[in-house]
Amino acid sequence: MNDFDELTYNKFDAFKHKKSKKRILIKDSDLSKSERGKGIISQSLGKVFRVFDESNGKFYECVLAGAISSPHKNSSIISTGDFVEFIPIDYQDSGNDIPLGVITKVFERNTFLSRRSTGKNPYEQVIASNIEKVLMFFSYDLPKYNKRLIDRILIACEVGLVTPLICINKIDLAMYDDYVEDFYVYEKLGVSIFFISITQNLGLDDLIMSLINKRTLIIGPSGTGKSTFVNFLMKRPIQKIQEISYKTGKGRHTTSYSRMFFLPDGGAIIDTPGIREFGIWGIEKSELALHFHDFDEFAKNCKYYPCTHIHEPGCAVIEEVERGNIDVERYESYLSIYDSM
Ligand SMILES: Nc1nc2c(ncn2[C@@H]2O[C@H](COP(=O)(O)OP(=O)(O)OP(=O)(O)O)[C@@H](O)[C@H]2O)c(=O)[nH]1
Ligand SMILES: [Mg+2]
Ligand SMILES: [Zn+2]
Repeated sequence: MNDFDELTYNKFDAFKHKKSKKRILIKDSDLSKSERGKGIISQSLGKVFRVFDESNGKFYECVLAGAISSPHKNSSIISTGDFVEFIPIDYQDSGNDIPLGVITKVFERNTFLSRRSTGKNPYEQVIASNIEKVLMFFSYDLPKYNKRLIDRILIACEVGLVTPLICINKIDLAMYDDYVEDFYVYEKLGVSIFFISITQNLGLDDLIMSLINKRTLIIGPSGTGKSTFVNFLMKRPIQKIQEISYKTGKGRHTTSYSRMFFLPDGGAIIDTPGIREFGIWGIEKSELALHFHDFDEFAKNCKYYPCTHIHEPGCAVIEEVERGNIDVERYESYLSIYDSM
């Protein structure tokens, strides 16, 4: 019988990019006897995952075991923020400065932020899990904030049981503060909104306070200053940042991998690559209106039940949009998301 677990052996080819070209052989029997460690996925690098073990403060570079135990579908088997069980590999002469490991188990997610993948066969793309907050990161200008994206991410936050926050950066570029009115609609929905300028140190204190000792995911379009904010929180330039393109007024997609950073003042922040779109995942078309809470008090007066609030006669939601009691942009968002589902 073969002494070595063939699958594990092959999977370890993933470590070849490291300084050492040596192969790592793990005996099946070693794996079953070894002590397990527990940690959190701080970064996913394709087939290699970085796992942080809080009990000893070490990071491990891990691959997945051939037979991994996970409550999740294959497409989203593991995501940044997942709690995992792993076997540390004692491989002294690997030339690695980071210890290695094999992930054997992924635990259930408490919270998550998921979107629908683009492409022909959409699947659930879990952007991060076990986070308490999602900080939607936009800028006043360059690039201009996009409320339609906010409406989509708000739904995903509700589905994944995460508290949403909205942040508008680069307010130093604004002549007047009339942009504030643009967000009353979200304030009414009970979402906290922060208007900040990182470069001019404006409005940062309240935002920082709300992130202390929490695990937060930052998400938003490219060029809005997400990594600039991460560097500010980390108190050092750990993430690369780049000027936006003056030709297009858009970011250059500088950050290319999601990565969790442990903050010096407690808590953690996950920096992510800039997003262009956000597809809804995890709800039925017929449930969409239930996630537009500004419709709630009116929807019960619709003549028909259920009502899609699109074409039915006697629809109270449509009437209130016409009367100005429901924000017309929110209603347009609803129609556009409904169409896309
Ligand atoms: N005017 C102004 N510019 C800012 C501010 N904060 C960040 N920037 C600039 O915005 C540009 C983009 O910043 P990044 O931090 O790289 O943006 P990002 O959101 O991480 O972009 P991706 O990684 O591509 O998603 C840089 O030139 C920053 O210096 C601000 O408060 N005001
Ligand atoms: Mg970035
Ligand atoms: Zn209706």
